[in-house]
Amino acid sequence: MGALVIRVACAWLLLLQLTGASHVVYNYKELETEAATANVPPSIVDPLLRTGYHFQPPKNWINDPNAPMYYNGWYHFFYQYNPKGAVWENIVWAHSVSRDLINWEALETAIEPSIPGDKYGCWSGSATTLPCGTPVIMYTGINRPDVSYQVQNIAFPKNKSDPMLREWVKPGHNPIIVPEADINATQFRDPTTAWLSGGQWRLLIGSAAEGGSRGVAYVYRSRDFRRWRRVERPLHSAATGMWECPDFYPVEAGYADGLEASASGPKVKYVLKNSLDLRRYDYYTVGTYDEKAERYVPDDAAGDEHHLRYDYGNFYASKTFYDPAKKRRVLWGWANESDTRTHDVAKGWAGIQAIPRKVWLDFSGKQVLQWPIEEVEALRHQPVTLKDKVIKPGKHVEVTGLQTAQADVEVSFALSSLEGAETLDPALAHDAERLCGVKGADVQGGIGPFGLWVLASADMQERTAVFFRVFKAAGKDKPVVLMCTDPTKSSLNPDLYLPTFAGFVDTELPDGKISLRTLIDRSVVESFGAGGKTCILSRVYPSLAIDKNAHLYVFNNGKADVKVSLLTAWQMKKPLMNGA
Ligand code: DQQ
Repeated sequence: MGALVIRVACAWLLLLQLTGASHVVYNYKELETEAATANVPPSIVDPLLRTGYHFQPPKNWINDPNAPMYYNGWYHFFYQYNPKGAVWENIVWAHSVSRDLINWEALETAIEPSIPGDKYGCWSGSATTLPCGTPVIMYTGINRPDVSYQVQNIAFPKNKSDPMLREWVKPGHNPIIVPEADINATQFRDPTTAWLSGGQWRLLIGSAAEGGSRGVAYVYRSRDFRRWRRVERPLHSAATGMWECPDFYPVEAGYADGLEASASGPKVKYVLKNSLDLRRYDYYTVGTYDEKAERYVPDDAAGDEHHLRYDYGNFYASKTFYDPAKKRRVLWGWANESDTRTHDVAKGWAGIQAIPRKVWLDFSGKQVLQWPIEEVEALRHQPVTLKDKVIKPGKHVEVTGLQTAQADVEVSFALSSLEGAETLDPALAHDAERLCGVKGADVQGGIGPFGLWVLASADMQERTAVFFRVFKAAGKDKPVVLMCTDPTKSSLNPDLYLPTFAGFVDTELPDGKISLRTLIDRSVVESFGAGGKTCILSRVYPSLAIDKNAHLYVFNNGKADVKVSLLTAWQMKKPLMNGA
């Protein structure tokens, strides 16, 4: 039965029909005039603040990653893109291809408004590879001018023998899923990759119920990838507001290889990630999926209350895919800007993608670990090391011998004792962000703050701190470790959104050790604490610490010595980046 169904789905490729197209017309002139007359600091529009090795197109606005996949030797990456300017509008699916997820070549737009089901927008979606090898894209289409009605459409490659998959066609029977009467049609979007079990496909669609207050992931099932029927009860829901861009995938504790979407087995757990529209952060839980009942239950009953985030900084609308070439699961996430819309229009660009991250379930089974894909290491050169260097309280050491505006830094710290750790204020014990706001990089502690100052000016007027701080909590043996990015001194430019970002790190500090890796890329500081347990991506826009004027330091503002067991910093080359 299953095989017949797949053959039917693949045969559609021969039966595709296209209908007429039209774009939403957007007047960008007014915004350009506003930006031209506004007082935009010259450094903001300095091309040297554009990222060097993070994914971005040569110009304009980008947001969510869409349908990442591997096909015939090429990685494909699609993304939400405005071809006409640097603000969110006129959204189409731009398309790039790569052999290594680092060097990118831009292709023609893959999906743009062309049928009644997507006349007013082609929003986010995912790819599924059918067992016959054909990739299928399912995406949200807007078919009314006021964005009030969201439907799901499907597209197939026109020519399967083209490894670049340049052209995508939409069958005439689109839209393929429309919201039923009990669904809020204005909040019904972002289909996931489908998984197959017992001859039936399933996928999730993000939504909101109960007047918008409850985030919902609806399950749709299909035998032929054409007719989809909703399972009455959602897979899961929580009182968090709208769930955008759900992602749902199998994992196995301590198994660093990825599992493909339809994998199953006694040790298989699942990750459910939702992008919370109200907070604009990506939260996830780890749990169990009962495919007969079509229900997902998080292991941590309180997990839906925002315990775990992929990233505690600018990182949203993320999506994973299984990479069969390297047997890994790779996570993409959109990092928006922290400057203003006027700045973005003056710059002519807005938005980047975080470095693709390998993602897997930790041995504990409690959280995922994330690490930049190994290919990024090919960009490293000019290594500089510091070894067994003790940083005394209140002191810092500069890392010299390389340019650090575009760099990769790996450092392991050793603490000789945890005795001097400050006591954690119980009122802040569950709010890392507030804790970091109160105990910023310049507030002396017991053990820490210690870490890196990156994108620092020579006079240190500008500096972004990425650091740890260790606390002891009443009644607990285990230390409480806070990881922060403090950009409050990152720029002399006004009008920037520069909140401190922070997360707790679930570690017992084995042998008093903790590691930090920071990818610095001109206006990005992307950090991985304790081997990828806690990640923070932050956008900063120095006015002085640009290009050759950027400095790197290790600092210690605690009362106890901190030893840098080993620090290695590399300059990073610029890969091919969509022709920019
Ligand atoms: N962005 C898309 C939507 C999605 C949102 C529109 C998340 O499909 O819900 O550009 O950033």
